[in-house]
Amino acid sequence: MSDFNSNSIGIPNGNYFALPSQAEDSALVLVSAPWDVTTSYRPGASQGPQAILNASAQIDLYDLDNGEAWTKGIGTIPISDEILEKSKKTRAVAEQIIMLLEEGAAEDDPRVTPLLTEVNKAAEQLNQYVYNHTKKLLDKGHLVGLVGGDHSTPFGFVKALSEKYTDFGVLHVDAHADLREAYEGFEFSHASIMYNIIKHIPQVSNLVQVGVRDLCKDELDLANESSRIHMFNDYFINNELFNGKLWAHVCGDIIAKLPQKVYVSFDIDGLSPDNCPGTGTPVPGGLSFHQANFLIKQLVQMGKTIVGFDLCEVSPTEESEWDATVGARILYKLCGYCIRSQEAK
Ligand SMILES: [Mn+2]
Repeated sequence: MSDFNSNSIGIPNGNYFALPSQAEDSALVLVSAPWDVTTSYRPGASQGPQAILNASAQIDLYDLDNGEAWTKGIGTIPISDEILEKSKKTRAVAEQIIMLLEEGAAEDDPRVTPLLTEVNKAAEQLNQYVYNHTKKLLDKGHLVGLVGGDHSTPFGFVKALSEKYTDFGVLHVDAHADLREAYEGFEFSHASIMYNIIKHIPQVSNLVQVGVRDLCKDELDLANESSRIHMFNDYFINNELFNGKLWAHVCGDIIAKLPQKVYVSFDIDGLSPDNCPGTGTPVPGGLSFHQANFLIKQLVQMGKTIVGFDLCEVSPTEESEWDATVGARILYKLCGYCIRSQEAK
């Protein structure tokens, strides 16, 4: 660290942001989940962590919002080739299932059930991988961020956090509600992550969703019925803004629904699609980069503590590094805010 020049160009070294940080000495450690099995529309999020890592070397470390928060250390757990391989293999099985379902087979069709069992079992192994790594780091006193992967990947991490904190909220930025009980029979689908968190993790006292603009009726009903779920959908937000309400006040309303400790789950498709053209399920509308940044900044300024976060569904395309570039910027902001929110205590 001593001969590291933060003003010079980042030299790729296998760490996020090309930082010299050793994980064991870092305030915050990033764990990667190169996993993308159930994304229905367009695959690629399993390549997200590596693409973000590559793009992140370009970032100038001084941050206009968070200054030199990086000097507290942002460590990297190496991206697992084994998980990436397993994702590829399992995805092939999931695609067979989707094909059979599209041909009219039922989820309990004898051709489908053994395949579903295989996919659900692999998803549990991924959950276990994420849980093991994040739990170990949390037990040693590190802050942790997770880099997905599709949006199924944070489950094990939130589980690990629930063993450390008895009461925390989830701030969920996403185009989708992710409240489906199961999707195409996949128990741990990217479209079910918030359903699974609400159902299995009672320590999550509430879930505050921002930017949702694509959902099914069952998801809306669940959000309306559950006192733990508050949805600020994208149309509602824009109505407020078009009627003259300040974004700062909308952010205040959002943050007021959250308890003191907050986990941020950031699906890149919560942003407008110009920020994430390659993502699996893009939807028009969404937050601008600056609106999202301001929201997280307000969270910290209002004294909330960010206990962990994920960034998911960043999916690089062959033509462009843009998705990864935006992803790396969001990731850097999340790291900075997470570190700073702990200092503010
Ligand atoms: Mn999502």
